[in-house]
Amino acid sequence: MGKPVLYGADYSVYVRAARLALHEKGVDYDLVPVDVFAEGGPPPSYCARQPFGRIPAFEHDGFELYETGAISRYADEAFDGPDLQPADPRSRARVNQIISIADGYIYPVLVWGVYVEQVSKPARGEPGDDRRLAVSLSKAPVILKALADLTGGGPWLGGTALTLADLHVAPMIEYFTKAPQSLPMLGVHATLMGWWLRMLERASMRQTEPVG
Ligand SMILES: N[C@@H](CCC(=O)N[C@@H](CS)C(=O)NCC(=O)O)C(=O)O
Repeated sequence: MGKPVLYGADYSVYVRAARLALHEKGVDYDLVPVDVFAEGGPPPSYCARQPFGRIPAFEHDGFELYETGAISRYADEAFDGPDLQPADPRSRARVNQIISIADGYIYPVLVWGVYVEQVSKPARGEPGDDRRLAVSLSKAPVILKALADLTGGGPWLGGTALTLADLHVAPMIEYFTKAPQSLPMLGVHATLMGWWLRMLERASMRQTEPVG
């Protein structure tokens, strides 16, 4: 099998989630830079790969794919290496549920509503939206509690083994932890804090750390 190619930027939480899956599987791949936030947006050639102009996109031996959940599941199923999805239907459903919670709530609220408004915008000299930040901070405990409740106290979000749920959520939590209120909020849930510290120790997290 040929070497897969991932298109995107290392700062993207979704690109990082796909990269984490590839790293945990031990798959050698190329990362081709695409900056969706560049002036004028991504190049038209990229939009042929991803019609919504989002990153990442992926190609393997002529097979083109976009949407991170699909890319990560393909990486898990098409390559050798440790299984990143449980075989048991209920555990697998739980992993998919957590991934869906990440897309539906963690990303818009903890990344865009908290990190971007409180940390990223001020860092580039832009005022954050205080109202959006306040609303997001009020929603954050609900999201973290839901996540903690679903873990069932295992070392990983999906139970006893590392899964795609951990790899999908971790890049989002990394950005959230740059906000001042985040660690006390995470600290309310010993299981989540323990999980986060375990994630930080993984080689894949270090290998995929954004450079810029
Ligand atoms: N549903 C997409 C979401 C990907 C996504 O939102 N990526 C962000 C970067 S983390 C992006 O491309 N944003 C560009 C934009 O919002 O215009 C997926 O799962 O791949």
